[in-house]
Amino acid sequence: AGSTVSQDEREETDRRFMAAALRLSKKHSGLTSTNPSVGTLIVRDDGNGPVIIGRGVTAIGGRPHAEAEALAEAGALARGATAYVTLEPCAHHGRTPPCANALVSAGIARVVGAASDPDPRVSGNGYAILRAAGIEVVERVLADEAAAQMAGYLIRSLKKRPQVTLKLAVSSDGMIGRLGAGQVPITGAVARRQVHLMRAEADAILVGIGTALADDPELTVRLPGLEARSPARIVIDRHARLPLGSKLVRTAQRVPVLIAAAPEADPERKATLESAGVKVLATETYEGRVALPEFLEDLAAQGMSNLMVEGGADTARYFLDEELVDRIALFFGPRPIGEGGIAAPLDRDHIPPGFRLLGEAHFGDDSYAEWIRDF
Ligand code: AOF
Ligand code: ZN
Repeated sequence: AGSTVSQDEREETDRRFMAAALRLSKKHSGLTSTNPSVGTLIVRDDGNGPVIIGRGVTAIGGRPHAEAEALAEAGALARGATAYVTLEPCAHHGRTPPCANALVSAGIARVVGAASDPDPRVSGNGYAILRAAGIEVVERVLADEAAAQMAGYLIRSLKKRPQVTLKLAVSSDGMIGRLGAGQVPITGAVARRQVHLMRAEADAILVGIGTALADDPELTVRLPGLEARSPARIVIDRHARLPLGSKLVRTAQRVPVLIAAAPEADPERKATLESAGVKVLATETYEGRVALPEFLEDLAAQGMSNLMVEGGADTARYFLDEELVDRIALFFGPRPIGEGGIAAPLDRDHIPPGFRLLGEAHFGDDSYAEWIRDF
């Protein structure tokens, strides 16, 4: 008799619905900048088990927020229901009224949250509003999963820099290319499409000037239907050497190109690049190299949350040495490069300490693994 739902069952149910809310939130990843893509489910149990009566995801462009959409779908049924939110509901009057207040007004009885919101306008205030109204609040359900999914937003808020993902394709003999050969294929078509999807969800893609000169890459999203989602392209180019005839500069009118150049780089070169549509970011140098922390702070101030570093080996090593890599995404091709190979700065068996394996996959003949570091 009495309560038929044990604490264990309840926790299991909470994890199950939070996992569903996290999957829902993925729908708009990369489309809500500078807001994170949040998921909300409103769930009601009238004695026959829990039923979803409202679902919401942060709208494209960042507003309305997920909670507003889910509450609208639930309508009057929200009274007495449980809300699963992947991020602490907001407490501030921004361009939309606070979601915490909306949950209170709708008569929600219980709120289950995953990640806390580091935004100083929210940070604990969202949960406090709910508790003050008598709502039962459970925090940190699948918090690590939520943090990994919203890492870009969370790292930008907490560290004032974008999340840095180092993406490399490694051959079976541990190489990322061949000296003087330009772009050499390491992975197949399916893996390449996956890379383009990753690009579409990033705010910017970065390479060093060495790679820009050797490979002449375009760094755009070339997936049918997603061409318009190419993020900004960035080249670490201390001396402003990016050639006017490069694919990057020739496409700069269509998809933004930024270079990080030293303040003392040739003013004429900079002016020529700027008139071709390239944005030149004057960046401090340190021991003859672009100062990455300052540069990344600049990018975060422009609202960038997710930066994908695509090479080459020196640039990858520079980010790794400065401990500015948050996520490592490695594609493993099945064939060797052989003679003249450029060694990868890391490999499956040499992942820097502090990283944990987040997932593995296969794309055609290639395999893939992803690691993340706590922040
Ligand atoms: C929520 N639900 O779906 C999202 C939230 O500019 P604003 O007014 O949209 O506020 C941006 C802040 O809102 C952002 O920094 C983060 O704290 C929160 N995002 N909050 O309740 C949502 N996307
Ligand atoms: Zn909100």
